[in-house]
Amino acid sequence: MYAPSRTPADNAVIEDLFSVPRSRIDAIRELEPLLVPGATVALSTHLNADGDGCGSEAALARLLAQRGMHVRIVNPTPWPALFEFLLGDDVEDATARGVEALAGIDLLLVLDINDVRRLGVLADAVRALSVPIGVIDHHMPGDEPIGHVTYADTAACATGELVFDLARTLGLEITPAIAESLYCALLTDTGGFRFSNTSPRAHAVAAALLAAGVAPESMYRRIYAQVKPSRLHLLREALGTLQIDSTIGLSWISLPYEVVHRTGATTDDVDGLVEHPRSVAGTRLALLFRDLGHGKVKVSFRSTGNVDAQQLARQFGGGGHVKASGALLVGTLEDTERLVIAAARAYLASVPVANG
Ligand SMILES: [Mn+2]
Repeated sequence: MYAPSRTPADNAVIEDLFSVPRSRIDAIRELEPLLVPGATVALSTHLNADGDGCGSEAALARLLAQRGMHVRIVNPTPWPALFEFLLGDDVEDATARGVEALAGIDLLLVLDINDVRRLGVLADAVRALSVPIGVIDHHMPGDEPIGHVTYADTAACATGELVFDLARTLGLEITPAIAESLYCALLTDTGGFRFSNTSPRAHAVAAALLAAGVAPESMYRRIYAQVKPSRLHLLREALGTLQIDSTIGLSWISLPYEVVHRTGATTDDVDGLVEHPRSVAGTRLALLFRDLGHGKVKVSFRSTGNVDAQQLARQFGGGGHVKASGALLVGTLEDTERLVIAAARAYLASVPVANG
């Protein structure tokens, strides 16, 4: 996510918050001739679609239907159950048909990415397409950008904000279903209006969506209050193993195989548990040990500030990103803990404590 820099003077122009920025209008006008009534358009987004990808697609599908287009969603991975409520009988999800669903289309619109490789199983078919491709996105272009027409702005908090501006510019109606889809996009991509991309305009667009009929508490419940009991049972067990070494800023939790098995927790449930040790005040490095049950232990490394989790993970044949890495080790849970914690202590001792 790109955090735009803003000055107080920019922020002060409150009346401008509701108008569509000039550069976006120009890009939308370029896209407009491709949005031909009667034509068939496929919408796609990145692997493992998130709330912005799904919300933007569900909204744009309905907006383009208003224009008289035939719309189908064709994603590289199945529509997530969490966002099922965004699809109604009026939106066709043809993802299950795979690349065949791209046959016979007149236009492809790719949302929330500008890198063909993130289209996964669809990538080769998209590279071979002879029809026009449009991109609507708020990221920097990737290594293999796509699209003949690109409507992108890294200052947008979410792709959903750009879809909202497209609707406004083309005079399309923001129905309650469209407003919900776009609100989902903004809500999730801003982390519930908490991340640094929560711009004044993000709130302005959200205000317009609330006025168009979104019920915020219902959206919160459907998106965030969906925790399964198995996840909390697992969390209780995991927190029981929490260890904190505040002198060097190291925190960790451990999940024996038996615990994950007994609570019926899934990998989805386990993912994210490491955020608990990471959230401990003063923690510079958080670890999660998960015994996979066949002599292997998965270790997740999460760091803050100037600590490089990747450098440590590499010592154990793993890798990832600076702030989030992983490694798979052969051995028992106890042996792995001893080994990795010793290495983590040595590493942290070599990294000066950063302020702020
Ligand atoms: Mn996004």
